[in-house]
Amino acid sequence: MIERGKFITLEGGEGVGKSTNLAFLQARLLDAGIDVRVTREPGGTPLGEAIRSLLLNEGPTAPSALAEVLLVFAARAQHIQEVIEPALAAGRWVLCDRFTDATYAYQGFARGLSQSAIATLESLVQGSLQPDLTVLLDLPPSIGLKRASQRAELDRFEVEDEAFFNRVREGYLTRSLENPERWLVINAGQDLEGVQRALAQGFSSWMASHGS
Ligand code: Z5A
Repeated sequence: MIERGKFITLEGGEGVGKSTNLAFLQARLLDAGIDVRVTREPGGTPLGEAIRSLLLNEGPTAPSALAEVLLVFAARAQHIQEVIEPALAAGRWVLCDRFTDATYAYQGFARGLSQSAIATLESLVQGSLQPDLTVLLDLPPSIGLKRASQRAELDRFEVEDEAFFNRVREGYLTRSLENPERWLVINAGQDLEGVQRALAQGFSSWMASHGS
C-alpha cells in the first residue's frame, strides 16, 4: 500500500519572504529524495487561478467580505479535489503557499468574519484534511510592508494599512499557540541566511520526528 504524502503549508503576512523560502523548502525536500507537488492558494487549479484574479483585483468585480470568504473556499474545494488529495493519496508531498490559516488570519482576524462561520466552511470543504506542518514566517508588518512596497503594483490586499496587517499577524500567532505541535514559527526579521538556517534546523527536527 502507498504511504500517504505529507501536507505542508507556508504562511505569513505581507513581505515576509514566502516565495523565497518556499523554493528553499522545495529544494530541501527534493534533496531528501521526496517527490513534492508545489502549489498555492488562492489558485492551484484553472478555476482557482480565475478566482484568484477576482480576489486580488480592485474594480467593479471586487467582492464584499462575505463574498470574499466564499470565493476563497470555492477555490479551495476545487484545489483539494483536483490537486491536493490526489497527490497525497499517490504518496507525493504537497507544499502549499497559504491555506486555511490564511482565511482565519485575513478574513477572520483582519476583516472581522466570525471564527465559527469560517470553521463551518472549513469543515464542509475540507472534512478532516489539515496540514501536517505549517511554517509561519513571522515579521512585524512595519518591516514586511517596507519590503513589499518595492513591488511595481500592489493588489487589493497589499493596499490595506498597517493595522490590518497587525491583525493578520495576531491571527497567525494566536492560531500557532492554539495548536503548537502543527506549527514551526520562524523569525523572518533576520537576514535571509538567518531565516533559512532557522528554517533548515526546524524542518530537519520535524522531519526526524514525523517524516522520513
Ligand atoms: N488570502 C486570503 O485573504 N485568504 C486566504 O484564505 C488565502 C489568501 C489563501 C495573495 O497571497 C493574497 O491572498 C494575500 C492574502 C490573500 N494577500 N496579501 N497580502 P500571496 O501569498 O500570493 O501574496 P503575498 O503575501 O504578497 O506573497 P508573496 O508574493 O509570496 O510575497 P512574500 O511572502 O512577501 O515573498 P517574497 O516575494 O519572497 O519576499 C518579498 C521581498 O522581500 C523580496 O524582494 C525578497 O527578496 C525580500 N526578502 C525575503 N526575505 C528577506 C529577508 N530575510 N531579508 C530581507 N529581504 C527579504
